[in-house]
Amino acid sequence: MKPRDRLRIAMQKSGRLTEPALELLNRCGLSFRQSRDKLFCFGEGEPVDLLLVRDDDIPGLIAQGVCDLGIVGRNVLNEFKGIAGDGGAALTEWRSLGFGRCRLSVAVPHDMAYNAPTDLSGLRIATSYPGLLGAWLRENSVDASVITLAGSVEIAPKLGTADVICDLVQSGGTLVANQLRETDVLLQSEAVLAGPQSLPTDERGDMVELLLKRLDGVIQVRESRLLLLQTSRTTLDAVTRLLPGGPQPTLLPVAGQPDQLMLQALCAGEVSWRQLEEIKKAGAREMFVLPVEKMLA
Ligand code: PRT
Ligand code: ZN
Repeated sequence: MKPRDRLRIAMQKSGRLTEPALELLNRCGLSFRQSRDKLFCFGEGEPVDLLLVRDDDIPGLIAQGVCDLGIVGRNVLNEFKGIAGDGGAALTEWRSLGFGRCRLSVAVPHDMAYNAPTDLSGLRIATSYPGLLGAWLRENSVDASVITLAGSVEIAPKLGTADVICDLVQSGGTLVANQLRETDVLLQSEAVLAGPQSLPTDERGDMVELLLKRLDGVIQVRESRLLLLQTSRTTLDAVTRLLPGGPQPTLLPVAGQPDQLMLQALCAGEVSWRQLEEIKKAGAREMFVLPVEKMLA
């Protein structure tokens, strides 16, 4: 294959992961000029281009070296690794990206008695993930037949083409609508940055390292909240004990109120209403939770 000096990232052309993946790359300072067929997007600032494809093709494109990295669901990546043998073993998750969350689960008709995986013995299970399902059945010593379907897995029991299913679940609404009940979770999934286990040794490798650093910053900021509140010196300890994890808070004096302090804390993750109410009960007031836009330590 001809050597390339520009990094190439594969991502889903059109689907659930497309918008969040593009937004994440934009936040990492990457922008792209879209060509008319939208298959290849030339990177404008940095030497990083995009290949827009079906999500199922992404692991194969990385394994073949056509792309250096890919943004793809862990479900698709692990299915590929499971069925591709040695080729798949060379792929790894460089980062989990926090969007496209779902789980791969077994679901059975509402009225079917189910206690343990062995209850699936002898049944027909419809799925788009024969590799992952097959491995789970072997682990649980279940002898069932796997029926591979490209889509519409959830209606297979109604159509009589399968007894139970193994499919992606997010809200669970699709299962309820099809009178199915989730019994076992095989895999917790989200979008990941996938790539070969060893990075290219040329400039592309340097670009991957730069991109990973920016990604870490973006992910950290996305999950951070700045909590501002006022408290008296006497309730300071009780309030501080309840603060969600993060570095030591900063304390500032409040003009004209010597017994009052303004507290500023960086929190790693959401701050819930429940947490705010607890902190208020301990003596805090004038509380604000602000999103963080950029962070440079
Ligand atoms: O055309 P292409 O092959 O690229 O797209 P696709 O149709 O295969 O993929 P797409 O866009 O549907 O999903 C892309 C990725 O999003 C998946 O591989 C998962 O990693 C992730 N993802 C997150 C989901 C869901 N949530 C999800 N809910 N993928 C599919 N679903 C489907 C599921 O199959 C089921 O039919 O939504 C239904 C269940 O949703 P709930 O909310 O009713 O439980
Ligand atoms: Zn797909």
